[in-house]
Amino acid sequence: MTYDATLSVEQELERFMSGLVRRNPGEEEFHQAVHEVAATIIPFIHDKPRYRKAHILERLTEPDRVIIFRVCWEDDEGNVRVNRGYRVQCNNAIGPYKGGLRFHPDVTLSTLKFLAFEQTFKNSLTGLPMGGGKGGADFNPKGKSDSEVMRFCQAFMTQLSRHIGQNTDVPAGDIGVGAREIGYLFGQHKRLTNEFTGVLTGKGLSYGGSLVRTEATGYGAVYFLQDMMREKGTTLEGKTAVVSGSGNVATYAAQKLMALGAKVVTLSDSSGYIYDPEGLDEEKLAFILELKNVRRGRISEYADKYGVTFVEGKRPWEVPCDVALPCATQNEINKKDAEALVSNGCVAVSEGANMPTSEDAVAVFQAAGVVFAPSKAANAGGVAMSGLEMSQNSGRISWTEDDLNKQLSDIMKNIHHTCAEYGREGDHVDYVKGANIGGFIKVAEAMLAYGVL
Ligand code: NDP
Ligand code: 2IT
Repeated sequence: MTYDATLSVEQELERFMSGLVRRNPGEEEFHQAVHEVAATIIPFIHDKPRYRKAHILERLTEPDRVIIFRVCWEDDEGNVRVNRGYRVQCNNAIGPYKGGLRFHPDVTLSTLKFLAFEQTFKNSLTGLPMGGGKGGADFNPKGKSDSEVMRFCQAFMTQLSRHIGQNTDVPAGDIGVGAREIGYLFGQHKRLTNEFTGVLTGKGLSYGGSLVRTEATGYGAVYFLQDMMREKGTTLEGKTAVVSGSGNVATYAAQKLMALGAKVVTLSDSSGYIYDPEGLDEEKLAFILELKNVRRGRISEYADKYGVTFVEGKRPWEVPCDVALPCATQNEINKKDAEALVSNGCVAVSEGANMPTSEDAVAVFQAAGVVFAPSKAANAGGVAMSGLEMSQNSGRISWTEDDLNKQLSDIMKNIHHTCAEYGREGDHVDYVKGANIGGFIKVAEAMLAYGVL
């Protein structure tokens, strides 16, 4: 595709997207994530030929490389099992590739390309030197024994270890990859390379992990929400919050919401949601953490224990609330859900999960004046703390909890500031536009500095 100065913004967007769809057939999540970015970046670069002539957006949407490998392991009955493993190294213009690993049966190349692309912008927004990557496998950890998970992780790392390193690519957790999996993955990497380096983040505290990493994504999404509410002249005190998911991000988002005086009335998993009109408290949250991280049970057990409603097969967006935090997975809020949230009085949405809101649902929020924080800004606290874990590993030091909490809240404030700088429109902020442009500029400038690569 050649540079054509005569095209209008609409023609340029249409030409760019049709080329992307043609080159990446069937990768709908990837198309969606790129479209959402291109719709604000193409207008931004329209009068900036230095970005357009260098085809920065075309280069950003073609990953540096994609690694796909077979993962073969034996289950407890001695059956041979085969999964597909991936690592998408999207862009390392501003630092080593950095991003999580997802183990979920629905994982496809499209999922990981969308996540690696989003990660590139998110990592840039943190202000830390990290490029964007993402990986994972179509492995389902549900119902597997610890030994099976260990054998899978070891087989997965045996392949992945050829492609990562503390200065090359630093994976971490995501859906289905938590403390247990990171332990097995790190142990296998150490065994294979005979090196103890900060090649993964989200490590246990006894072997190089950072305080506050476990909490950082959920806390950060709430700090960002708090900043948006402040911008609107209000606070979280006394607000009713609807949260989806019951994993790492959801549970710590719920904890911080409670600490700031909000009432959290829902949590969910892939089987449905619980509605607790009295709201969660620390004891109930401790039950969830034990249920999900130790017994690996279902959210419906919460409803049985506390005598509240469990709504099977549904997501919690029909529950009236002031603020909503989708913290489970992509495309979990569709247009109808957004309409229900708006008509039930929701005033702000902060995305803890990656791309949980479909594009037409975002449009519903924006048209209704609901402040909306896109994931690449709102959930950047997790990877930011991973960046701080990398710094501590390189310096062979450990920072204190207070210090790290302060750094996390400063980073989230800076991201809010960046979004406001590039997204302000009259008396309101378009956080989608602000996050896209704010994330883009730093990566684009580095790419320009390198010439044609
Ligand atoms: P976990 O595996 O800890 O929890 C995932 C939660 O989401 C579980 O409650 C799970 O339910 C639910 N869920 C997963 N897939 C689906 C689905 N297809 N439909 C309905 N529910 C589903 O993952 P995390 O909390 O780490 O991640 C949640 C989201 O946050 C993801 O989008 C992830 O990319 C994003 N994120 C995570 C970060 C981190 O640091 N961990 C950082 C930034 C973003 P069930 O157990 O039934 O599957
Ligand atoms: O989506 C994300 O930002 C993550 N899963 C965290 C990535 C990381 O490297 O900590």
